[in-house]
Amino acid sequence: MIIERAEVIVTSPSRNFVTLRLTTDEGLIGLGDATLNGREHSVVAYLQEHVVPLLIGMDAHRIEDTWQFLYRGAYWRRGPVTMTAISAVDVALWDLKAQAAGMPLYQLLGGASRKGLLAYGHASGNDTEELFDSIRHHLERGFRAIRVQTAVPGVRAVYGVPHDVTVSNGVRSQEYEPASRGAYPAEEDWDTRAYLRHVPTVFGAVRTEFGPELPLLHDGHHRMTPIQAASLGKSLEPYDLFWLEDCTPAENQEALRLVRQHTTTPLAIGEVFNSVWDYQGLIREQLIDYVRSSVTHTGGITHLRRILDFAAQYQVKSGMHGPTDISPVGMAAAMHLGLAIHNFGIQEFMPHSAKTNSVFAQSFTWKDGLLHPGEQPGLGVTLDVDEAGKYPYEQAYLPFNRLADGTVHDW
Ligand code: EZ4
Ligand code: CO
Repeated sequence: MIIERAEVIVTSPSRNFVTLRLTTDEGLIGLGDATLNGREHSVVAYLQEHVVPLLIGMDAHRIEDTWQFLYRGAYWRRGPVTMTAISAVDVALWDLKAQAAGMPLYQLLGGASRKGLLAYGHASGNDTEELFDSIRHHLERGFRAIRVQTAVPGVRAVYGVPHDVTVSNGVRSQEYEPASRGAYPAEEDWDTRAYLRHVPTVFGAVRTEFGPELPLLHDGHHRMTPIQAASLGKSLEPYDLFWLEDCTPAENQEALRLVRQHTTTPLAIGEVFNSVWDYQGLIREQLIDYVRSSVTHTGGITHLRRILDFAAQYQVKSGMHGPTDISPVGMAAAMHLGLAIHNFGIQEFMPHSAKTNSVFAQSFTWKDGLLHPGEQPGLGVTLDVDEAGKYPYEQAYLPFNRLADGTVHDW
């Protein structure tokens, strides 16, 4: 199984996606997601200029060897651009191997460990009424676990809550899409003290309305200091969160030690991590409960599986990142891996738009609150190149935060 062609396809059906498409001498096509939200072209260049020339003529069966060659052969280790590029190659090779074997990828990874994947959706609101509507809307769409994000009184625009609310047929947009198209990033606002006062009251109201059973999650999006995060974890304990995500900026693994000393609220971290080394202390010291890394940004199936096997020794589970900026190809990879591993925790799931789905045909199912990757050989995703060509790249940035005095804050 020799790689004859390697193309990097950039398309923007609703949002930007980068896909590596490998074609073998037998005409099989393997896909890998290479989307790095807001910095897409850095991975395009990395792949096109430095990786594609190495792939032509290569034996597509040699997944481990190719991973080591790209990782060690680059000399420069880790980093989101490198690890996203390696992921795209790795996932495309797993897709090809599974198609060659005539099996859905999860079978090659050891077979199904469960019926399907518990997935959580994103509910949010500017006030309690909007938030409750959004939670009901997600429950009606089959979600059995809900992430709750809320506006903060006195703060104009906050992560996780659609602030330019689009209304069609009297229905407000329920999904927050952080990347905004344009020549300059959107500015959001932040005030940690106001947030810390407000969030527990919102979770109290949600528990009163929806009862004790519903798994609830929350994303702190890297904004707190360790002691602030400890305080939030403690004040949320009565509401029994499934997890508190990214409570502090992730670069400093030691920060989680302080948070952990003060709260039993489960902690999830790592959507911006890209290698096992970012998790080493966190997992070994049991400072977190869930690994947020996606297949797309963490060196593919090969490397994320290695992180999750390490995590399993410490009863740490998966909680793979699954916003719309993980393409349908990346989501499929996540679903196959999540179905196969023993220490699956939960999968984030933000359904893609109809336009995105017109470019990427998928075979996953969503039933009774569970995702399943389907039974097509390989990943089960195809890319319609003609359709993709209708949606050229559009510049888009993630927002950034400023405090009231104008200081840039973590977004
Ligand atoms: O901000 O995917 O948990 N989900 C998140 C996402 C991230 C975006 C960044 O590209 O934090 O909304
Ligand atoms: Co997050």
